[in-house]
Amino acid sequence: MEINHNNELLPSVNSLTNMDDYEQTYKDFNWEDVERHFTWYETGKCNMAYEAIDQHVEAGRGDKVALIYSDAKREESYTFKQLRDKSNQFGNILRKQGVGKGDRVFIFMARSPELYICLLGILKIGAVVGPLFEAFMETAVKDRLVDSSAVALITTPQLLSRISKSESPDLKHIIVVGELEDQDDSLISYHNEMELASEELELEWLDRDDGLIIHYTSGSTGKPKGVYHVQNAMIQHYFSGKVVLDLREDDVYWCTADPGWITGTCYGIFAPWLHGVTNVIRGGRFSPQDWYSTIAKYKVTVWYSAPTAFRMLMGAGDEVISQYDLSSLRHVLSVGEPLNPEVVRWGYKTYGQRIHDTWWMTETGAQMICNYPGMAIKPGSMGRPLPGIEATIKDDKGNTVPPYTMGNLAIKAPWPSMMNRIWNNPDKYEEYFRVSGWYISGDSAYMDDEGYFWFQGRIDDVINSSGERIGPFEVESKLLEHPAVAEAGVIGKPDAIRGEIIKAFISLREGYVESPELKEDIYRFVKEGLSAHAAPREIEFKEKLPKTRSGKIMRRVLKAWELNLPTGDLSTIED
Ligand code: 6R9
Repeated sequence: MEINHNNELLPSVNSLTNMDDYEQTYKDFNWEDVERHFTWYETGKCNMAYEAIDQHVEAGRGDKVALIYSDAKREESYTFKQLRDKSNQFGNILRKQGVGKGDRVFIFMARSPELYICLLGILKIGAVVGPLFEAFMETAVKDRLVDSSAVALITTPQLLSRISKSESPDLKHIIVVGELEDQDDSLISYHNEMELASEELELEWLDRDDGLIIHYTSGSTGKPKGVYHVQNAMIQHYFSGKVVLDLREDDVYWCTADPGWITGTCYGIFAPWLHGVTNVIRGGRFSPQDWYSTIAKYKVTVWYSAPTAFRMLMGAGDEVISQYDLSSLRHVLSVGEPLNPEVVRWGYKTYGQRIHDTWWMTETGAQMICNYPGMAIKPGSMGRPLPGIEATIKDDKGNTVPPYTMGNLAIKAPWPSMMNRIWNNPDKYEEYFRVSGWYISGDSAYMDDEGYFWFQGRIDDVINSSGERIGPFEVESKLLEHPAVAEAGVIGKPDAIRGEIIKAFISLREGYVESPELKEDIYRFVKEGLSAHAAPREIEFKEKLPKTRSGKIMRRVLKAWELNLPTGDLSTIED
């Protein structure tokens, strides 16, 4: 099988980093050395909210700004001490209702300072938090509450109609953040209770294998699975925050992800606050102007976002960039989808920053394969394993394959942030570990001879055309280099002669209109730039591609449309 390997190399600009020598760090690495950073290494007892917030207050950093929140209506900042006190108050509110250690408490609301205060309060009493996207409709909310037997839910008045208490038998308490139109005794008012609640709280000290968070993630079929993580994950959140995010004391950090997606908790809350840096949260919808002004206004130094956002910023043109001062940026990262080389080149040209791709999953609980500051970047590669992580490519029988061979991306189990279980579904959990000692990710990739990993697609999305296995990502990346293409999603369409042919769904950039000539031109562009067998024989133009709330193009939905099949679980689809 042929792999069109991209040999381009961008040397890293970031000189002074937290991990100057990858090879050496990788070789000498020991997780226990990271554990020593935490006081619980001695005491044996931990709590994520304590490590993220309270310890900074105890160490005299209480007046430092921990959170800068902004959206169209609000702009507020909170120090570590303020967050400690307010999350203590919220912890007390929950305790008063009898909520405690191990209980599942869900948050179903748009980003706001209260979301973060509530999340920390939940953790302080040892309960397990379940964050939900505010876009979820009634069934999606109910499925998750019921599956996890959640006892409490925090939401806003706007979303109340999507919650049915009668269908979620374990749900005892609904706490509402915001003004209610009518008095309703079955609801608890966040604001009223906060006025009464004490700022002193006895923290629930936990063991490292006690619960932390449950994130529901959609499979391609069936109901979403509850991926359950424990406190121990903080070891890897802390370490990756240091060597991948490269966080330093004076950083102003902005992760654009919503907490409904694991990126928005592990890297929107835990990693930055474990490092005690100022964390910027922007609410509301994406807009190039708002995003650039967020960077310029707060002088963001480290910025973590996703390919879909970078592609939209690229599509918005470079002129808008010239209106903002983005010179504060030191380090830019991406996660969630393959980062197309074209986007890396564009980032370098426009921000003077190499966008560092990072690969991980809800199940892995933290970053696993990354481009590190200080390491040469190969555009299109997800980088190399985090020190302490062993990754390889396996064939379907579980054998390791040589470099440049496409196969299952597998990780040696365990690692500190590995999921602890799939809630209510031990069989599903076991499936990931069907090759003894290894976690099989479901992603298809290959490794080059320098140990860099190259993503090809989800295993289910890999296309087989005339006997060649083609990863949709390399075709999509080539398509993206065509001036007319804003976004592309590629699937295999069954074909009597070739097994499958490649079909591309494309949304066009501003100023382009669809025509048979354009299709022909795009086809030739891929044929000449990549290979004949990878060129899309069918092209369909779409206004928008179906995407998840975290920005992933849903290829299985494209395929289902094409083949008139059921689309499966759509709860995470955007709009
Ligand atoms: C953190 C997160 C996991 C799936 C994963 C893969 C895709 C994530 C990627 C990437 C290519 C990257 N993915 N990062 N693909 N390059 N850098 O996204 O978790 O929502 O569970 O998704 O996302 O297919 O298997 P999650």
